[in-house]
Amino acid sequence: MPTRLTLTRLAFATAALLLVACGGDKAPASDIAAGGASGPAAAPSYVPKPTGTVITIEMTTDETGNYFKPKEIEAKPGDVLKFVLVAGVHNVHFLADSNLGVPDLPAVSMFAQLPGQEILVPVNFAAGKSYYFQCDPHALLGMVCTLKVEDE
Ligand SMILES: [Cu+2]
Repeated sequence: MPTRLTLTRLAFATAALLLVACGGDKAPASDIAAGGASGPAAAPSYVPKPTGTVITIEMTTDETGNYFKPKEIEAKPGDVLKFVLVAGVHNVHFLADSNLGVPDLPAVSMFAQLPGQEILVPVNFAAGKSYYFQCDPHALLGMVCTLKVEDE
């Protein structure tokens, strides 16, 4: 049976791990660019199809928590999701086990950490379904989102 001292150590270790998960995601700017994020001045990696639109989703941290805004998104095939960092450090992850049977899910993004930084995700999803994504370090704090893709 663990002693009180062991439990205290465990708590410290867990807290340290959480700190690493939330604050230790520093990556060189070149890595971020390669992973699909770009600075405010950079050209977008994806453009919507002529029938599509760019849908902006904010990623932010404030006194109420960490969240995507809006929390539910409706899009059509050919649109582009543009995630813009307002505050905090966040990423975009379409989990395979939360999107079972969906082919060609976007790769997990790198972490956006500079205000104005963008992560672009083309809507290459089949219409008529909903898709789940999250920010990895803040998913358990409610930073999750649903993308509903509808026919054009
Ligand atoms: Cu986050």
